[in-house]
Amino acid sequence: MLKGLGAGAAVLGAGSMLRAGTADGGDSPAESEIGFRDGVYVLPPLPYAYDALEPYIDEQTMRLHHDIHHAGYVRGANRALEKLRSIATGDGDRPYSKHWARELAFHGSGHAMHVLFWNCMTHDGGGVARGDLAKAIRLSFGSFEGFTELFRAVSGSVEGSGWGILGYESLSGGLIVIQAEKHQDLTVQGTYPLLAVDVWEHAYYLKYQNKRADYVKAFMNVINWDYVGARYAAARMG
Ligand code: MN3
Repeated sequence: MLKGLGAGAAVLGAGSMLRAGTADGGDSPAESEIGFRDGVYVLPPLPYAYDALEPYIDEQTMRLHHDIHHAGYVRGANRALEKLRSIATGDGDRPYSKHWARELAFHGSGHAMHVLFWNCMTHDGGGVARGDLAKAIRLSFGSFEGFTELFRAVSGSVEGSGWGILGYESLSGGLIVIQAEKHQDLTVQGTYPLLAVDVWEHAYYLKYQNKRADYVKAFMNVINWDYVGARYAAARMG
């Protein structure tokens, strides 16, 4: 079920990215998945304690990342949404429509990607994908090990800041691994992100410094494959 996002639907797939994909198969999203409420974007709580992903991802990084960085994207997305709505109602500054549309793409996508990112991780994660998702990974990449190699290589080689993403590509019905620069560039439109790793320096520099590959390798140990599998099932249903 898509959330009523209003003008926010202009964000890259944000409506479907914020769709409920609970690991228990329930229809209602968990509190940690709710990124929009009462007409504005909101910062959902983490689905676990700040120190839950230790030793792979440290508590201090999680506090800064969620409370400061993610909160900043929520503020930026709401500001852009408000400016674009005022243009739509004739009260706004039309010459700046391009600027605010770009702001919404950046902050709205940043918000949506972080909601996904937090929910893709868990303290007892890692291992391998299961069920239909495991079959789809084998079909698209040959083997789970092949997927892991590709995901780590693609995520590790993002130029500058961005994301590594495992996504459901709706035209082929298959899975693809792509990058996003910043939060919104280089996407394949129509792709529904199932799993994402944040490779902005703020996501790892305190603990891993310049060793992004070590951080991506550690991330594989906290992936919540049940959650990713539930998103895959939701994507296939359309
Ligand atoms: Mn980030």
